[in-house]
Amino acid sequence: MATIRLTAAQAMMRYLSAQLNEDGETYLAGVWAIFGHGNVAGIGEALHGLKDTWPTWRGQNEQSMAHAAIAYAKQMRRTRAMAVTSSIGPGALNMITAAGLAHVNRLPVLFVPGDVFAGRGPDPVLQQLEDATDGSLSVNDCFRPVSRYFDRITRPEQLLTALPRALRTMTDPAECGPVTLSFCQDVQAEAYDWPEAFFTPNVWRTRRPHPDPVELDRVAALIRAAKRPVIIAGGGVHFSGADAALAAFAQRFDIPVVETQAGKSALPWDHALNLGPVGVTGASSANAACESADLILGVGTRFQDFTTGSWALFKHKDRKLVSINVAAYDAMKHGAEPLCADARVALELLQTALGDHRCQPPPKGLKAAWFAAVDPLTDAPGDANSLPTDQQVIGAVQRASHMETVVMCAAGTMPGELHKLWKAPRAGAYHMEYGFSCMGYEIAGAMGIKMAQPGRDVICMVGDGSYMMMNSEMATAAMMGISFAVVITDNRGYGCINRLQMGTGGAEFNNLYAHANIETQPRIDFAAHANAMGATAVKVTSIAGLEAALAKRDAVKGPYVIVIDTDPYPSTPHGGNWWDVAVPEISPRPGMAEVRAQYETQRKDQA
Ligand SMILES: Cc1ncc(C[n+]2csc(CCOP(=O)(O)OP(=O)(O)O)c2C)c(N)n1
Ligand SMILES: [Mg+2]
Repeated sequence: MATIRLTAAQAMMRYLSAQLNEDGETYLAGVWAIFGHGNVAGIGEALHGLKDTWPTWRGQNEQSMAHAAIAYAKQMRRTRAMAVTSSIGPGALNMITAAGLAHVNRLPVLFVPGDVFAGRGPDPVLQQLEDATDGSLSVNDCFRPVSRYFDRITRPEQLLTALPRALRTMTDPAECGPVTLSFCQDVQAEAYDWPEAFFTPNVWRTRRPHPDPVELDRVAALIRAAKRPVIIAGGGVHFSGADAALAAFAQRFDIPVVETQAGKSALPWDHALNLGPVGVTGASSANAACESADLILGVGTRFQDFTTGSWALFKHKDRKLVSINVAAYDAMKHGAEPLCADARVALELLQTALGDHRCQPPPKGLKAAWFAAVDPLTDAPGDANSLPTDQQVIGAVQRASHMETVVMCAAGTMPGELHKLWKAPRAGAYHMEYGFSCMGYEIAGAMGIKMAQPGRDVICMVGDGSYMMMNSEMATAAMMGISFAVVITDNRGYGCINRLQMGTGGAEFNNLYAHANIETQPRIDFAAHANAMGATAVKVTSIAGLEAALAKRDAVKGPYVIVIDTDPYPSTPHGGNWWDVAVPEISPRPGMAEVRAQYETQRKDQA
């Protein structure tokens, strides 16, 4: 057997750079790296050797580098991913939140944190956590619950099995998620005689599992028997590339479609059968259809509580639940009749199985009534005497957007408002990280989206709170010349949580700066801050000013930040649904008992 002598780190990176997707691109587009002890010598040297063919990028924070990687994979519909490497200890633990984010959203990313010495010679090294009861433990064990595959590399030859397993997990449609290969520092540097064949370029094809025939028959029978079915389109529609199949299926049988946060843009907003967003942040049109539906047909959805209104949304007394999902775990949820398969394949086969069947056409007028109610909120020009609302900001961004625009966000007021109000003209035009809804995803995420689709017009919507939590990849984007627009809505605090607090009977407390334990009310100059990191930044004071600033974005190289002060109180009152947020049974505050009583009544709708 022909062999080649390389260090374990060299072998890992050489192997990873030879793994391809079905389009012949490297499956891993490159590696985000912050070096320290635990990866600079071994992994650092290995990446340097490949730098002309396989890029290494230097970010500012391990978590936000990973956000960029994850956003990249999401926008690529999981057809490509990125790796992220860190030093040991704090660098490694900084990636845990991002690993959780990738796990919840079922998105591929490869984490390669450095780990302590396998040989233990210098123990304890700088940043090594010691456990007096377990010598095999390091902080990297924290990756276990937030990884789909975890391995600790304590001998070079373990890579021969660990690396194919890592790739298998990331490219498996059902098991897809974060993989962690925790790489002991001394092992990275150790040489080994590797079989040359290990580095032969290898194509990873995404499997499209076909359904079990019995499951297909049973689901077809349920659809035939249903009078008022509704389809819930989830993120799996995008990952499977099933948007055209979904449109064909819905049209053929006259079944209305509603969309989750991850599923939004599966059908264009103005498609006659797209009744809009569903659930807690849903449209009245979509939710009315779900309330009266006798069959809920989930396609590629995890049935998160925002989608199901904490299971209080589907009110029909004989309501049945079907779940088309590539992961059996999701297909069997909540007593659903499972159709465990790839979404596209399942919809195509179901369409054939249903033949000439036709459902009752969906009720007319729901959608027109929804837009008649909410369009005035986004269309309002704003006036000089009051601060703009988030709805008006969305209207301005919408008017400035076009077919190439991707609007993105993760946490705060905007996800709910965008879910309700944004009009996505095509699949992939809406990128919302709402599995983890992780503050701090936005700016790094926008950078990752632009890296995935350099031709697209990326607009990042971010609140002042999320911006403050994590913004430093702005400097990376400026240095790398990655262009996207950022709209910062500054309402001086955590507006959405303040409203949630009020809605659950709480006092306004510790969310807006106005109610925080501080001496001086902040006047944070976000434009100056962004500018200091190399972005082009402006502050505008009106909706017209926002539109004028957005119109200039094509001319800006690197991140372009537009700051606008907004009113923290208004949200779209139309649509929506109950969300189960537990209200205290006991409180000295007047009125809380009543809120608790209402809460207990609402909980009775959960089914
Ligand atoms: C990492 C993280 N911490 C806390 C939360 C809980 N949380 C959700 S939104 C939010 C406030 C967001 O404030 P901002 O970005 O200013 O948006 P606003 O609602 O004010 O528009 C908080 C604290 C979260 N989602 N993620
Ligand atoms: Mg805010």
